[in-house]
Amino acid sequence: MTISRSADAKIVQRSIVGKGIAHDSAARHVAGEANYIDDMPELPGTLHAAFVLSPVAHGQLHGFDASEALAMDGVAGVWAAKDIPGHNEVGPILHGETLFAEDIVDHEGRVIAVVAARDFETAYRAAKKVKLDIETLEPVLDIEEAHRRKSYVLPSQEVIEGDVETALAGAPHVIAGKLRMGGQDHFYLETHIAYAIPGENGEMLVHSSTQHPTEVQHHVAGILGIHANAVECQVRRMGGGFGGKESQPTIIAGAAALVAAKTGKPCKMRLKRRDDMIATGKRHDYIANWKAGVDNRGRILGLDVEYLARAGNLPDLTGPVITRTLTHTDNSYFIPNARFIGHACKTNTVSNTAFRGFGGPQGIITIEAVIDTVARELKLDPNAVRAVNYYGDETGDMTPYGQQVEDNRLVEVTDAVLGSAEWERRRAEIDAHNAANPVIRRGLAMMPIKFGISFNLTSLNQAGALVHVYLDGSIFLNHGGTEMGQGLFVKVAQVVAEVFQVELDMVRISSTATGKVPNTSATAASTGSDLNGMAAFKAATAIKARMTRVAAEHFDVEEDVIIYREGRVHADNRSVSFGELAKMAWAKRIQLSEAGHYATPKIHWDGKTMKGRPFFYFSYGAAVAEVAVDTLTGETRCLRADILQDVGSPLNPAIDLGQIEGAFVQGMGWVTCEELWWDKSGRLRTVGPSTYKIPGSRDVPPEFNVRILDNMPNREETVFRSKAIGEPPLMLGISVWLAIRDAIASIHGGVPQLDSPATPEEVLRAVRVAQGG
Ligand code: MTE
Ligand code: LUZ
Ligand code: MOS
Repeated sequence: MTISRSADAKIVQRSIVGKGIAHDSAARHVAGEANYIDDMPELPGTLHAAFVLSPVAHGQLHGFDASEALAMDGVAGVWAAKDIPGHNEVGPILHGETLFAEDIVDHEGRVIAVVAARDFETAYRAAKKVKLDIETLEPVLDIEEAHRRKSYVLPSQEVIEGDVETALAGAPHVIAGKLRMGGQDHFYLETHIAYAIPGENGEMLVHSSTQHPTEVQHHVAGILGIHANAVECQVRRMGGGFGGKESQPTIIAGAAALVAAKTGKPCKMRLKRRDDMIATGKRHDYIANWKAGVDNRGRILGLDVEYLARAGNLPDLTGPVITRTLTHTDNSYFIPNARFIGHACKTNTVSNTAFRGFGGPQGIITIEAVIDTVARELKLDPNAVRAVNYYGDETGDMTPYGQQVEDNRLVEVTDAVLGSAEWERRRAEIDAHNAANPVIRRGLAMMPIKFGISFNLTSLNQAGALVHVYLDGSIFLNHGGTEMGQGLFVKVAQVVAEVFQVELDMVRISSTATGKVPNTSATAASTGSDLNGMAAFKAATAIKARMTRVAAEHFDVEEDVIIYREGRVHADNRSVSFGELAKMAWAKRIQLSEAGHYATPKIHWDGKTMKGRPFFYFSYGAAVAEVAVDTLTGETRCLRADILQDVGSPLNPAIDLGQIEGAFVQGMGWVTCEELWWDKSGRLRTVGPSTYKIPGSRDVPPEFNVRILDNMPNREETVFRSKAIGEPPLMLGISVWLAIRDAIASIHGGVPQLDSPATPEEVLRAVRVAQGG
């Protein structure tokens, strides 16, 4: 406890933490000088690999004929399930999720084999030459069809609180609805890639674009049938992960390592965008069927929601994704009687996976659709319906899953954003505009978010860090977190620089490596800086304590007289440089290196009863979005967005602002333009930027006011009282979808029939329904 207390704002003077410092690689990013795996110099003899993928969604795999591919000049070999010396396993949680298909192919893009050749294009051409013997079977593509057949990849999950039946039976109004929400491709700039380099004595070094080096290490070891201590996984940075590189990199790294082990040559595997999109998972699309019992003010008395989630062909992370949906269906609202059920529907489509928000967005858009529908049915102001339902003294503070909301900032955040967005004035203006303009309709909406921070699987909430102080006073920093553009490395470096009170550039940031910090969790669930920042804080603080003893002896003073400031260590009016103190400590044979470990306190979760305290704390935020909708074409634009986000006492407000902006736009993309489209035979037809539309720079709202809630340290003892930021603001993008609903509602004054994403096609459909046509 003393350690985390001294991470508190009140005790440690802050000179580096809390500053808006540029991302450590910002200049190298824009100059093209930041190295990604594909930029690494290739070792002589490097092979390049490509996958043989199933062209059909479902079939019996009788075998394949690779003779034509093998006869090609430069082709080194073709390997499949039977060639694996260890286990054909890549499941992140459960066993039985194979790298290579064995006798059934269960989605288009299912990995069947890997081909290696002397160059990238030859490998891709050779992969196409492998003749597959597949007997096509009928695919199940529709999640409702899977649900009818009770075809699930996992047991269904339920959060139950109170008595929904009785609440609905006694409610003055019962309103029901159905919401379809699409999935989302991660569309990181850098597609999946790994570079496996065999070493002596059976060792394997794997550079992997992964959020989870430990998982890559373990699965590579399992596939090769060797111990984990023979495999090292390293990653300096990813060109974006967004959850898509939490579990999926094992597929690519596993195949590259297999080729390297079989041939004794280094092997690089990079996926073309199309292969990346068909062979690796995405956000889960869902259908939510809901029924709400409400009183005359729109207060929710009972809520029954059934979710059908598209797991795809196997579980991957679907279990915890659904758990997060069920623990975010309340969003910011007190629901006294709840029954939230989630089914993990098995379909012949690629297995879905983690994506920023991790099931949270699906829960939050559902409850926001419930609130919006209830308000419009009862002719109430949606924000008034929100307000009567917020957690608080008048309602309650217990979530349906048994965690108390202790740090409620909902009224603060929503009132402030409504004020700064000039809600009243703009509401009146937009209403007046709509009364006079039948074609271009405008819409306005506000929404809050409350997002739980911690992995909902308690055991994953731990991290390690390694800090060395060298004799010149420079510091080496390593930790289990990975850098995917989110600014984790600079934040953790700031924490260490703050502890020692040295310039930030005295702290050397280094690649994540399983040989330096072992048994790490994925950098995910927005916990990167909470976990690794605290582990690094603990390591640095331990070294500092030893150095302080040396300084006290040197100056012959009490330890509490010693002060670290601006790269020097002071005792009253005498001082030495930080490097001089390091040398003195070394001369006294004092250890100047430390491995720190941190485990989040207070959290627990019972997966059977679906009750507990899964989250250390909540992050709050609110957004107001304004849109214009062209009722003739269905096109929409977000004209203005105002955001207020709670990040506690930020470690780096500049990084956090960037995270908020990026997450909002990515969330807006999910609910507006990004549409995954499969044809009737289960082939994904949106496999590149020409068919899959992500938001572009011109989709960013022209007026975009992003603010961080001031002076609100985390009430929990997180590192320097900061809060996580990576995922929560993504869900604020849902405000754009709510604003589109508001614009459509202006046509008929009723409930818009709008699903997500609100593509022009979908908007046009909803507009026609509203027009009664
Ligand atoms: N920001 C950038 N630029 N690139 C990314 O891939 N991933 C997001 C978020 N922000 C991502 C990002 C996701 S899904 C998560 S969980 C967090 O970053 C992970 O990092 P953190 O825990 O350090 O915030
Ligand atoms: N839980 C969670 C998880 O909340 N976020 C995650 O990214 C995650 N990953 C694996 C297992 N549980
Ligand atoms: Mo983020 S979806 O938790 O990697």
